[in-house]
Amino acid sequence: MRTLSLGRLCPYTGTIGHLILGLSSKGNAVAVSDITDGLTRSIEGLVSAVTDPFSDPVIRLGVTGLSRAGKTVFITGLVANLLDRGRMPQLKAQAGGRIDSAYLQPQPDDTLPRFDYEAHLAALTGDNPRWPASTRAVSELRLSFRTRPDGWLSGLRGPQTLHVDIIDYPGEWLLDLTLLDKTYAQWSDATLDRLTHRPQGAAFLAMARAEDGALPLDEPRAASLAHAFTAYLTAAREAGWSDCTPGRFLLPGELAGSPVLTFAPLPMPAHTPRGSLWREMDRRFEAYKSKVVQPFFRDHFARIDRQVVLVDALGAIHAGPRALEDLRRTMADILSAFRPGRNGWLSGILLGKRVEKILFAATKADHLHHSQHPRLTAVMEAMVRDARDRAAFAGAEVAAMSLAGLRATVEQTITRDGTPLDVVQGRLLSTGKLAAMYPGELPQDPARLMSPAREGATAWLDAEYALMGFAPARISLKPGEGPPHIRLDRAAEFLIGDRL
Ligand SMILES: Nc1nc2c(ncn2[C@@H]2O[C@H](COP(=O)(O)OP(=O)(O)OP(=O)(O)O)[C@@H](O)[C@H]2O)c(=O)[nH]1
Ligand SMILES: [Mg+2]
Repeated sequence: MRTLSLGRLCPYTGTIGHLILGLSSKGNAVAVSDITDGLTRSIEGLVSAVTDPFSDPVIRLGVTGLSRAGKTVFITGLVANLLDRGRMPQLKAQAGGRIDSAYLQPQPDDTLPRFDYEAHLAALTGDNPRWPASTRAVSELRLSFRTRPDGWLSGLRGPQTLHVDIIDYPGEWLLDLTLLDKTYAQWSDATLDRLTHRPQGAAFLAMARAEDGALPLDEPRAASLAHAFTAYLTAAREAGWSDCTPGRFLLPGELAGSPVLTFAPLPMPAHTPRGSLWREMDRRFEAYKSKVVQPFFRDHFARIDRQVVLVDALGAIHAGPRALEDLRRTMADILSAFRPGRNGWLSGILLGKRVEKILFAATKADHLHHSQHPRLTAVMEAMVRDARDRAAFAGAEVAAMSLAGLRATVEQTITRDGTPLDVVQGRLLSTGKLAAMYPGELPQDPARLMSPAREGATAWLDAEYALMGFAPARISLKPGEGPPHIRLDRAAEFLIGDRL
């Protein structure tokens, strides 16, 4: 067995001297928000008349991940860097000079909220840069490309248009797929069992156990049970647990307070007479499945061609072995949605349509020096291995990588106790001060993390992993350059490169 190379390198935090973030502003440095706001908006109107949104090829690109995984930052960074491609050398169509233009267009789905690209970009790249607000609902953005074929094809074919419809949706909604197979009794059983292992569940568990589901429905009682259950879900999510289903309880939107969200798991009573609390909870659970879960899969999920699954693996490692194991299990549940055939109802909806490519990406990689990125990717691969093998079997092309939608740090090597240490530096979210962070060394073999996590360890044996929240850096960009990122060009090449 390989020895663990974690040593006793404690997380290092220190304030360092002057820090230069972003680029030196030689020549005409222009803030990215200025470029994009001005240019893309005007082009949006202009070009939509030139291309035919109905006959040109379309890729529907799903972007998902659990809450706070980094979806909004990823999409904003990706779109900004596809509009201004100066930092996208690994995108082959860009390197080959085949992209004439990229522009935003009105999206095809009139009833979906538009992904608020301009507001998110302004937050990230404005004078007072900050992370965008939590979104937590489905939204869409259409990005279109005018490309020229290269080689001998260029003489035969004129310029082409490709539309990429990016759909941002919460990973929690995919988790709800597992509810479709379950009856209310089975779901209640499994959920109450899960609660016994989570301290945040104690209060609701006591309440549910004291409840007699055979008694006639009393609406205020049902509402207070649902309320207590939602409070537990919220606390569990805040404590870092990944599986906090049903997904809409935490993200209710316009369904808040409706009967479809006013249910909770209960122990099954010996009798369940008509009009009893149990019967009504059962009915509402079924309504949640048919009126909330199924429409999402039918209207959105079933139409996705390519998918990015974003994972805050570093956050889970930092939170400890239990959080990592919970994340691994939750990912397996999420990814079961991409396994056609596992769910009869879903197979019926998909009618043989399959997601062509799936990218599993560990986000926020700017918290780690690049020398550790392959290790983070290895953790990511280990976490989704089962699901990945199955997806590959089902015909989807699958890749894993580590990336950052917006790079908030710069790398530096400092000397500590005579030993060189690869750190990242950025401006702390909490104090606004510049700080260097050494987050701990990830093991070369991801099993060193995954195995203790599976075996129920409560703390990492021989290592500490620190994470600090960094604020986005103030940047000024040269014309044609998007905001700094890590590997968005590779991600784009994998996801859409073959069609550009
Ligand atoms: N350093 C760094 N932090 C990031 C990056 N991406 C996301 N974050 C952090 O993670 C938080 C969540 O990112 P979002 O993009 O809002 O995540 P989300 O998945 O859209 O979250 P919800 O909308 O709440 O589901 C941000 O507020 C940042 O603190 C990144 O590339 N680098
Ligand atoms: Mg979001």
